Amino acid sequence: DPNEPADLAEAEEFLRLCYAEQPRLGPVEPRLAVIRAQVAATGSYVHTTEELTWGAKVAWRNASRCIGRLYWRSLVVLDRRRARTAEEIYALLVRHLCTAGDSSTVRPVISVFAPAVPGRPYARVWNEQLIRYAGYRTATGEVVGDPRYAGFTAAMQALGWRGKGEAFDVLPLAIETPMEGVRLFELPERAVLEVPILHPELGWFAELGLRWHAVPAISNMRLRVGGMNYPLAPFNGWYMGTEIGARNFADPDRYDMLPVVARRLGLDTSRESTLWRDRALVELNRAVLWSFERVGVKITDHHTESDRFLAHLRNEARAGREVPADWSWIVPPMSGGATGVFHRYYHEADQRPNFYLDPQASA
Ligand code: HEM
Ligand code: NRG
Repeated sequence: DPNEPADLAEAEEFLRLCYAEQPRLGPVEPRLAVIRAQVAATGSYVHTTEELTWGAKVAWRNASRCIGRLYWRSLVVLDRRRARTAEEIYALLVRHLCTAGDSSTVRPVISVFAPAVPGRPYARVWNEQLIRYAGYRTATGEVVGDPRYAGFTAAMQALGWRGKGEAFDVLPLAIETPMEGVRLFELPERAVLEVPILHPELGWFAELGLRWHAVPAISNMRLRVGGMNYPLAPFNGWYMGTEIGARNFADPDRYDMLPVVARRLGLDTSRESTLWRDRALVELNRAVLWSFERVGVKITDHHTESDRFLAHLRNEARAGREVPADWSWIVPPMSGGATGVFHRYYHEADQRPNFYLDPQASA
């Protein structure tokens, strides 16, 4: 329950670490005395902007499933704890996306909204990510668009939303506040940077009509810092190409493009041993990386990101810290053994601050 009182032991542990890693913040003991009194009186306490900023960065540092952690110090933390109404939250989410991505760069950003405190209901966003594509279930049971969001799309339609019915319609934001219930908001075009997917040699690729958004912004994970819960704290970095090319476009329960690409390549799909799936995967992933690079939108490939993660492990070892990591998420979904991150074991641990996934508010 995110509304439980702040955990005092966790608060102490967090503050000691925060002040030890950042000597410029001064001594921790006076600060601890304030926090103990605040928690005793209210069941909660208030982070300074500096504590919150460091907490969000260390939550990223502790995200065991994330291969992108080399740049954890560079996270831009936007303190949005004062926003209350759905309109305010919506405007700040649009600003988040505009800060996070434009055609020249993608910056890692997190917007931290109000914490859950005892006895006060909190705002949240129903969307799994700020930018996602609708999936429309047709009469025959097939899905136009992203099948992963067929349930969410139906829930949005039940709330009055009408999409175009195409394969890449950006879903509305469903913002729920204690005072207003759930309200839907359409993202403006300027907040949604997208890349058309073409292939460096295969002209017919354009006919597939594929596109993807530049910014992955996860909006359904709770940020836990110092025994406090921030249920609305959307964050983003940039994409690793395989997330799009080897999962979103390739998974049978997503856009399922491998059979289509293999057919256009003229591959023999009658037997698995022709490795037609693997050959289609490579071309699909080349297309994703090349298309982002063509328009100058930041993206990374799995070999580069694997090397960066190994560099991160060395940096952290030098700083005397363990790096919690989950092999099954760190190893990329194609060519696993061709990347360095495959060939070793990791320290498995749930260290805080961190991000947690709660059961969804919506369908
Ligand atoms: C997961 C890459 C930035 C937190 C992942 C995954 C990849 C990745 C490839 C696995 C995703 C999947 O298999 O679906 C990157 C890259 C970044 C980046 C290239 C570029 C800067 C960030 C930032 C944060 C973050 C800024 C938070 C502040 C996480 C978390 C997960 C994750 C919590 C696990 C998500 C889940 O459980 O579904 N990242 N990431 N990452 N990343 Fe990162
Ligand atoms: N695979 C998901 C995104 C998960 C997080 N990945 C990142 N995070 N790169 C997808 O949309 O395909 N990030 O914060 O950059």
